[in-house]
Amino acid sequence: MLPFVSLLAAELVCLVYGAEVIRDTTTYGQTVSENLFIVNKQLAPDGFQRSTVLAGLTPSTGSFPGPLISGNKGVRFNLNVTDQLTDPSMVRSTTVHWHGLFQKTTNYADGVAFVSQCPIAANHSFLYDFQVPDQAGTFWYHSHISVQYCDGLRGPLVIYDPQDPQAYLYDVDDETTVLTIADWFHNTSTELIAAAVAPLADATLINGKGRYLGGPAVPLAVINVQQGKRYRFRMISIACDAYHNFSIDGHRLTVIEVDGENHEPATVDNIQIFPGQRYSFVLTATQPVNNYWVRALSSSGVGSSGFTGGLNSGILRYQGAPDADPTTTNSTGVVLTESMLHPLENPGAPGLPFPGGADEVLNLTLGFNLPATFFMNDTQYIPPTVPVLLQILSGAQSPQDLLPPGSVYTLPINKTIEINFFGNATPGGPHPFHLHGHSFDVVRSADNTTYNYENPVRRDVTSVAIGNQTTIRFVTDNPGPWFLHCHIDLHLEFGLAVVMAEAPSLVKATDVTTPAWDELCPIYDSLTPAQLP
Ligand SMILES: [Cu+2]
Repeated sequence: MLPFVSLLAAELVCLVYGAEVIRDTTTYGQTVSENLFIVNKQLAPDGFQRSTVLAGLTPSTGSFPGPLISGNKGVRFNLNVTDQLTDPSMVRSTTVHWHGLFQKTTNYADGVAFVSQCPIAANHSFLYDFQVPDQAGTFWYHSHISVQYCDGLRGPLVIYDPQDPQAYLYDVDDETTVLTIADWFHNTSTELIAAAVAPLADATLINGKGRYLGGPAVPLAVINVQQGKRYRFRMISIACDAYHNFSIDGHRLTVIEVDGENHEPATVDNIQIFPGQRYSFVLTATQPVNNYWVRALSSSGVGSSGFTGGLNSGILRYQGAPDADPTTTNSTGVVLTESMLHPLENPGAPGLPFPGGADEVLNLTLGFNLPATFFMNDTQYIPPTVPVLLQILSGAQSPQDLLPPGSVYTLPINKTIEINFFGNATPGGPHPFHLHGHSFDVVRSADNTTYNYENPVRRDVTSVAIGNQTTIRFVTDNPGPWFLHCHIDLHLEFGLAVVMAEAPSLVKATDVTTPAWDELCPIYDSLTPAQLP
């Protein structure tokens, strides 16, 4: 048994990510402690230099994407976030959200500005201390204040399961098989907000590398494989606006995990991945030794130019192949739809098998007004000045008392909830909706008008298409205020969000606060106008 106690980052890297991936089956009680420094840095991932907001394990190693944070199932994370931002052209306060982790009894560590905490002010730090008792799979972390994650604060987070029931399907699953897909902008988030129009992505970055139209031929991401081996790729859309159509020439992709939930293997040729979503897929390297194009066609901006000159592209390189661009061609095949996906464990939606067969049914209709205002049931979400969690701890319990008005929905404990999303004529869709604190069963997917209660996909981000209906089900077993929002970050900024205040009377101060959490609001509220946002 390994002495897995408070491992430093460097130790973790060599223990877990050596040539042989160590699988310790007795890691309950393992604590992974990391310092995460949030810094401004000039970066040119696509050859165009701009100021960015990055995360790094040291103040000088901020990177895009941010460093891989990982642990084994059962891990306790001690993630100390230190804000060293100084560039006044972008937001200088910060928060970090650990996307997909349920944060049961630790809502305070969910990292959402003005929902679960006040922002961390520049020159201050905050310790996110939480346990991941029962989840494993592919997650990520990102800023959750304003549109800051578009400026770069986004990175992968993986919880390995030493007893993964599908481990027999692959040979390799390590830091080389984590695959991030991002859109990248030459404008800062401040400029994107001011423009108040749908931004056009300048580049698609695969593992932080890519090119823009008319830009230099900077190196593309290279993914190395050995002929004959089976790889578990953990693909994460860390995009802030675009979705991507992902494929690898000459190779099929067998999906086995969706947003941190194991699913029965489903083999496809092309995966459409929306911002916030994750897929683990197994790729079997049985093709001739060669180079193959990896394609992630963006839905916006650079996507309209296809793959010319290495746009929207990376390279899959077999060991022994020359250091050269591929000459392979793209072929369309089976495109993944949600209806192909069925949970491996405990399939079946909660509630009864007909529309409305739940304890509570909530209808949420998306709306939009020019130039840039989104609505949920006619209410634009505008962040409150006091975090919803702090309001609850201060005694507010009812939707009438909780702010912002019209944006907070209370839910009873231990009930089955059905939410119907109606896309209506909202522009900029499809809108990938993410619920914090839960996975949910998508009983009616945007890509299918039929219902499935028997074994629908289980995930934490699903798309809501224009003119269509999406229906999800989940059980309220996690008291706390949980954000439910479009994961297109500008849509969230412009109001496409609500808060689900789950069982507010069961949210206990002893569960959810630390002394440092109590200090966040006084510190943030004392910032001068010149120090904001
Ligand atoms: Cu949206």
